[in-house]
Amino acid sequence: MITVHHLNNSRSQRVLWLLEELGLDYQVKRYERDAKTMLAPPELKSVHPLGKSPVISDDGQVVAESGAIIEYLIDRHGQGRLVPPHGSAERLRFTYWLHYAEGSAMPPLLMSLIFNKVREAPVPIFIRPVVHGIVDKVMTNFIRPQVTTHLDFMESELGRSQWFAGEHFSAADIQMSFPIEAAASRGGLDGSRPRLMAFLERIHARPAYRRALETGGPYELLR
Ligand SMILES: N[C@@H](CCC(=O)N[C@@H](CS)C(=O)NCC(=O)O)C(=O)O
Repeated sequence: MITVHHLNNSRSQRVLWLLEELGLDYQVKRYERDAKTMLAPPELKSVHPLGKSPVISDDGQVVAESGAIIEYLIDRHGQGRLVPPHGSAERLRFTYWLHYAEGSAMPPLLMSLIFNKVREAPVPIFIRPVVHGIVDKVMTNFIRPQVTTHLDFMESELGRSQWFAGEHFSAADIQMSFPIEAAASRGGLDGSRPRLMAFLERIHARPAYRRALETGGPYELLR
């Protein structure tokens, strides 16, 4: 039996969604973020040393890292579903987006989250202008331009085909959902990028996406 170690409001929502798309049996072990730090509870470290989510166990194997989990589930249980055939141009695009989501798109979005938190953090009044000045400079000169570059790129790629790897929905779209949802919640994604907005609408309408939300519980990305 596949066990998903699920942290609330996290990337493990993608794994629940994939399992629902594939119609596989699984069980969910829940973990709650610390309300103050938003970190995962220490018990998750007994599953995997990094103590991050998602992590799954299946048949004595522990698999961490969203992209690796998606590949594992597709290879082991997918029976050729949600992945383009080996050797096809779509397969290369699939692999690219599977890595791009966490390797390239998420870092500037994570930095945006962190710098926004620093801006909101209570600091003594006399150093507040200095802290805000640094945060605003980094946001303006580095983070926002990076996020914009990625959003422009993703928007234009969805002009090539309806889904990220081609004309068929694939697990790469599941992996890409998180940076796009994170951008909608904290990175300035709006109606000026109609293909990304339409992508969000299409995935949110999928029955498996909705079932995964029922299983995973409230899903609100950190801002
Ligand atoms: N690149 C990793 C990121 C894992 C990650 O940072 N997960 C977050 C949840 S979205 C987490 O566990 N945060 C809680 C913590 O760091 O304590 C993946 O895609 O699996």
